[in-house]
Amino acid sequence: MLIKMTKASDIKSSEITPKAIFDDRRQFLKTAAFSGLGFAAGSIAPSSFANEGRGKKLIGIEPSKWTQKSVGEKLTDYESVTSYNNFYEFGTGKQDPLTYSKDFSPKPWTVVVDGEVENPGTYSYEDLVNPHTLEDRVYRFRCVEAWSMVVPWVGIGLADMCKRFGPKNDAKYVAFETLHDPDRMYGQRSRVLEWPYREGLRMDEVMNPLSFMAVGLYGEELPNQNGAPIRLVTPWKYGFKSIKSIVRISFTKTQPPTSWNMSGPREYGFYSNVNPEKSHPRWSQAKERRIGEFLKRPSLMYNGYGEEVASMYVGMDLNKFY
Ligand SMILES: Nc1nc2c(c(=O)[nH]1)N[C@H]1C(S)=C(S)[C@@H](COP(=O)(O)O)O[C@H]1N2
Ligand SMILES: [Mo]
Repeated sequence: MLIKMTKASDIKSSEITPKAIFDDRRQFLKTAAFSGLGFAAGSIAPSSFANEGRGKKLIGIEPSKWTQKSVGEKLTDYESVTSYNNFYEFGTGKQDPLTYSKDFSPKPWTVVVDGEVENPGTYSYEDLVNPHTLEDRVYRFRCVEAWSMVVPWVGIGLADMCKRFGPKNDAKYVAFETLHDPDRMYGQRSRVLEWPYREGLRMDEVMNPLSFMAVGLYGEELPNQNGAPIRLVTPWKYGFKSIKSIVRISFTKTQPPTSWNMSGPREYGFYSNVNPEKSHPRWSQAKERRIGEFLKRPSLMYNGYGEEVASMYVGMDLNKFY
C-alpha cells in the first residue's frame, strides 16, 4: 500500500494552527508590540490564546446589494478593523478597546424600547434579531479624525427593526444609548464623556435604507471592541454617530442630546454628515487616510452615499446643520 506523505515544510503554518488561534496569536504579538507589554506584564497570559478565537460564525446571511463589488473598494483587513478602534468605554487609546474588552460578556443582553411607539418594552437580543434575516453589507466608514476603513458588516436594516416597534406619528427622532456599567466597562470610571454614550437620528434618517444595525462583521459575531452585541452603522455620517453596545432605543418628539455634541457643541453637530468642505474647528475634513494605505485620499460628500441620502438635506444650510 502506498501512503502519500506530506513533508512538514509543505504545510503552511496557517494550516497547522487552527485559523482562529493563528490569527489571535498574530494579534496578540502585534498588541504586545504596540503597547510595550511583555509576557511578564501579566495582564494577558500566553496560555489564554487558545480560548480567544475569532467570533462565532453567523449563519443564514443573505447578500445585499451592498457587496464589495458594488462598493468597488478593497476591504480593510480583519485585524485592523478589530484592533484600531474608538470605544471610550474601554479606554481612549486605539488599542484599548481590544485589550480591555476581552472579558466583557455581551450576552444575555436586553434593549429597552420606549417613547412614541405602539410596542414599547424590554426586548432580549434574540427578540430583536431573530425575526430578521441577517444581511451582509460592505460600507465605507469615515471617522471624524480623518481616517477611514471599508468594513463588511452583518446585521439588519434599522428601518425594518424599528417598524416592528410601531413608531407613532409623534416620533420625530430616535435616541440611542450605550450600556452604562463601569464595573464591566473600565473606561467609564474616567469622565472623558458624560455616560452613557448617547446618539440620535432624525426619523427619515432612521428609515433610510442605508441605516443599519450591525450584529457582526466578516461573517462573524461582532467582537466586543466593535460594539457587541449590537451597534448602529450610518455610513454617510462621521463614525461617532455609529453608537456601540446599544441598550436603549427611544422614539422622541424632539431632537435628543448626543454625547459628542454635549462635550463640544462647536466641534460636533447633531447631523455630522461627512462633508469635506466643512472643516472641523481643529482640522480639515478634505482628505482622509484609509487604514492600510499610505497616501491620503480626498474625502467624499456624504462619504460617497449622496445618491441615497442627499435628498434628506435639501434646503438645509449645511454650515448651520453640521
Ligand atoms: N458607545 C460608543 N460608541 C462609539 C464610540 C464610543 O466611544 N462609544 N466611538 C465612536 C467612534 S468615534 C467611531 S470612529 C466608531 C468606531 O467604530 P469601530 O471601532 O468599530 O471602527 O465607533 C463610534 N461609536
Ligand atoms: Mo470617530
